[in-house]
Amino acid sequence: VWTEEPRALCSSLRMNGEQKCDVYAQEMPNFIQHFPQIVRVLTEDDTGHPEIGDVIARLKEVLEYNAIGGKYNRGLTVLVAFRELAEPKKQDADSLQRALTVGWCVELLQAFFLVTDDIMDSSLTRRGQVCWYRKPGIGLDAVNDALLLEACIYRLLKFHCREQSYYLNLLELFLQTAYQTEVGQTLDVITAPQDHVDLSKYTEKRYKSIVKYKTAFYSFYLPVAAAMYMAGIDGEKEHSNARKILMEMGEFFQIQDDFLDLFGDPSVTGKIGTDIQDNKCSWLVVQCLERATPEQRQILQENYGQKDAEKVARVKALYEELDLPAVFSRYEEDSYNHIMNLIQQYAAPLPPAIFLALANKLYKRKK
Ligand code: DMA
Ligand code: MG
Ligand code: MG
Ligand code: MG
Repeated sequence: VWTEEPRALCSSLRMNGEQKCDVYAQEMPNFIQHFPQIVRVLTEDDTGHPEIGDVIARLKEVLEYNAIGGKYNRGLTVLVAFRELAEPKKQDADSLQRALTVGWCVELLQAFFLVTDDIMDSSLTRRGQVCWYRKPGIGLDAVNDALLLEACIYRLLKFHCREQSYYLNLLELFLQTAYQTEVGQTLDVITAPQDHVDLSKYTEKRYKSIVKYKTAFYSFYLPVAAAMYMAGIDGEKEHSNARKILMEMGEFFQIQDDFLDLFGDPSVTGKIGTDIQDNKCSWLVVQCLERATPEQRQILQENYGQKDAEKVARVKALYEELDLPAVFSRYEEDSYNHIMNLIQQYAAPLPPAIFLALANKLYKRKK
């Protein structure tokens, strides 16, 4: 029963020891070990259709380069939430196998979006290696590789979950989430035109719409909702309550991502930031505009959205003059408290531990 103060509950969870509470770390080996089986299922086509053998070899290479090397938080969330939600007698080996597979489906959706996102954002690195489209000989063929990654989701769902009562719910969930993310990516790119700077578009309101669609649905609601469906929880009220908490976490997660784009350590984040060069409606530029004098706004107007390293450095210096790193720290603190209150209010009837474990992964992250 959920009666304690959120902070008290959270620190009591922590008191059990950071390790013991880190269910994500516990599930990690299991999750990683399942990947070869994912690849095997996806490449078994080979046997029946020898003429696409070369395609299968390419797909294997694409999977191994783009689905591996991240934090696996989204995929692990499916597993962690399924363990919390399903009755113990429904956690037989086959059901856990399916939860692992659905977790990997979320990771494949992420891989699909990242391959295309890096092209659109002209990024250089991802997860500590060169972006896939920048590999010699790949280039824009990466667009088709991304589509292959997307198709793999539905092949896996069909292969492992076709007979389950929740199959249609899962299918619709993945299809709808992909659409929402594409809506978000569209908002993101049309708010960041390549040829001119229009500071008037960088509002808090626009920012929230972009991140809700491009990040929160697929990163937070999708994995928990998938586990809920697999555990037989398909009520609208249960889903909308969980969504309320998860969408807020998603917004915070993207604000961190925007902060780390400029102030993170690329050797830790595994990616070199491009938001200033790309003219993005980043949380930092929105905060900057809310605090800038007319002179500072002019500096932004002249230096934002360009490749020139000196101009990028001028924007960063402006952000530092305005103390945006301190603004971020305060925001992180407030957001944590807000999420804890939302968990207290909306977690039931789901166990709050699902949301607390996720929150534990998020706050103060450096990558
Ligand atoms: C991420 O936005 C959104 C999707 C759908 C991948 P982003 O471009 O800020 O992500 P990253 O910083 O990882 O490139
Ligand atoms: Mg990007
Ligand atoms: Mg992007
Ligand atoms: Mg980013």
